[in-house]
Amino acid sequence: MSHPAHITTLLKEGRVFKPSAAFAKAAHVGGRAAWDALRRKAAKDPVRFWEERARELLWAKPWRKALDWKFPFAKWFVGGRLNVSANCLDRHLDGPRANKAALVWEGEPGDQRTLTYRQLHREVCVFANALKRLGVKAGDRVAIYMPMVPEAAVAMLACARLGAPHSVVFAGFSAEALRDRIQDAGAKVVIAADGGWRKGAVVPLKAAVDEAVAQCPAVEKVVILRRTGQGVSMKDGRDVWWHDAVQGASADCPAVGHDSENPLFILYTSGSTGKPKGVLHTTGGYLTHAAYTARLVFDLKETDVFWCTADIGWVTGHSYVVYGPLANGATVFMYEGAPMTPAPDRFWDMIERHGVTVFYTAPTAIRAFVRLGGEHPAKHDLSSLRLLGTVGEPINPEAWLWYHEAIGGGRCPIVDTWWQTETGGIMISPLPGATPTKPGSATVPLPGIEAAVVDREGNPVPKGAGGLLAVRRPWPGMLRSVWGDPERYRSQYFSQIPGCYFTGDGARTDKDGYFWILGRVDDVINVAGHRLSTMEIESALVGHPRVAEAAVVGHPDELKGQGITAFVTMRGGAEPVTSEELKATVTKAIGAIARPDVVRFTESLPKTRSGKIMRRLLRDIASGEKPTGDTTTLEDFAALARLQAAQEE
Ligand code: 7RM
Repeated sequence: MSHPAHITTLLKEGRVFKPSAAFAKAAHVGGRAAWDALRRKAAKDPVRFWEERARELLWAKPWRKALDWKFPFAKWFVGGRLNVSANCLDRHLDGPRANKAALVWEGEPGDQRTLTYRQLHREVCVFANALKRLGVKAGDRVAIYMPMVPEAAVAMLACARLGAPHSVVFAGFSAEALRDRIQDAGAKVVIAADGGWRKGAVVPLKAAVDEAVAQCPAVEKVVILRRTGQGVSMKDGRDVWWHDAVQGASADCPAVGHDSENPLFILYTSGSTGKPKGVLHTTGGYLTHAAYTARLVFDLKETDVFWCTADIGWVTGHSYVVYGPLANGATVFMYEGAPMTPAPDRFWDMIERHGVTVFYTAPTAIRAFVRLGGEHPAKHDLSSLRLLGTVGEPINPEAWLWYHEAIGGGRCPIVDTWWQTETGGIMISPLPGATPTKPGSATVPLPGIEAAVVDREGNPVPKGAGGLLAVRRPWPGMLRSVWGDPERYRSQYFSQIPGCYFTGDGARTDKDGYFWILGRVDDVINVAGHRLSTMEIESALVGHPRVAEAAVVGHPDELKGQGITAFVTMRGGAEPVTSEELKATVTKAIGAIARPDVVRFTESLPKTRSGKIMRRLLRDIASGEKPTGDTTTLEDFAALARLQAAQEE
């Protein structure tokens, strides 16, 4: 696969927001001088900088060597031993944190639970002992297929305690997807629930487990949490209820140190081929990166209530619901269900009731809230919030500004965090007390991270020009391999730009060195020799006051090579607009070169379950073809069907 490195970028966004003096004063990194000092230190000796971060953790045995880098394979903190669960739990039991809330949880039906650090520690120890009794040992893989309930975090931490790598499979995935992931990882135990609550209904999980495990002969035991209470069938000798498994299990489970390079988890991402790609993360480096970024990017303080809305089935849930915040002794808020159930103000109601101070969500969610209108957040007192974050996609400036005003009351900094499943933790982001932000930019790489916009030879492209987003040095949270397929690891990430990790994303830097992510390079369109970023055109469309969301793709055009098709959804209750008006909006914001040839109005856009627009499918539709390829990660089949039907009319 080769990508022309040059991407024409046209969109200009000039607004700058500085952190308030009050925010800066109280922040971990407050103001320019502190930020510069940190950056200088990291640039001077990055490996030493990361060693200092690693020393903030609890080690059972110190490392011999900080980094062993045999391109493209890295080992961090070689020879060191630590226990991730002890870092997230035991470490906080000596002082006043012991009785502080670690998890504050709300189920979709409205049930609530709070677990202090002491209580969470106890539950993890008991469950780890239960897993031991079921035969789980260090190195054994365990699949987790659970709704967003406290036991999901307990299961992950119990696996970490034993040194048994977990593979969390998002509970919205089908039996087939679960089967493929269990098989690929060679999991011998599956932890699941009878079901979970979503949009007022029970999502059955046990039935999917039965269907999947029937084709997984390596699975010895299945542990089932009773969450919803609906009838399920239990297979004798294989299946055991969670509450039975923990009967009589001791609360004493010593946290032995595991090798720094022991696998901590495998997390599957959809690759371009049908075969799931198991991204492998290990112990010491991953936790160092997750803990450091959680602390500095979210400015975590003893008094914070941190809510990251991601499901634990995604990397964001691993790093910023579980490992990063708990390693910092923070209070995590966790919610089981859908954002609009029972009413469109569910999120804002929970922020008010639980006093959430730091809120981290995805642009796709923000755009959905924009569409519903500002009256829902306006009904609630959101004054507990002090910091907002986004992740998952480029956020268009209009949605950024709405988030800033309607949710943040104009007073909360926004951290736009760029990172990937593969990077383990945040890579490019503002530090909220120091970095001036520009709506739509993730700003600059964090201290210790050497990201750059380069051409195919790995040379930096000039400021203002678009290119490929690469990372030029190893970092502790980086993936170590693709599970069972080191060759795929090498070819996927390290063969396209000499000496660099290639992210798959396009980006440009502006005159201040700020990074603007242009989306996946596969999504770039080529109009009459100009490579245009779909994201910039989408951003211009969403700048129109009546547009909620836009997805732009190329379609074949005899004259120009590719033409531009824009799919748009309208804000709730908005007056209709004409295609001509929207085309003119793009011409005005970017220029005639980016003017869409076709505008198609639709009720919704096809998205992955983590909210990313599936442009691949829209490309097929725009080209007048039947959508092909893998659709197992699609959130809403109906959206795709409606678009296809419209095409056939
Ligand atoms: C954390 C996560 C990774 C891809 C990545 C980008 C896109 C993520 C941002 C973003 C622009 C951001 N992991 N992406 N964050 N694009 N600005 N702040 O999302 O593996 O599921 O996806 O998501 O394309 O390569 S992921």
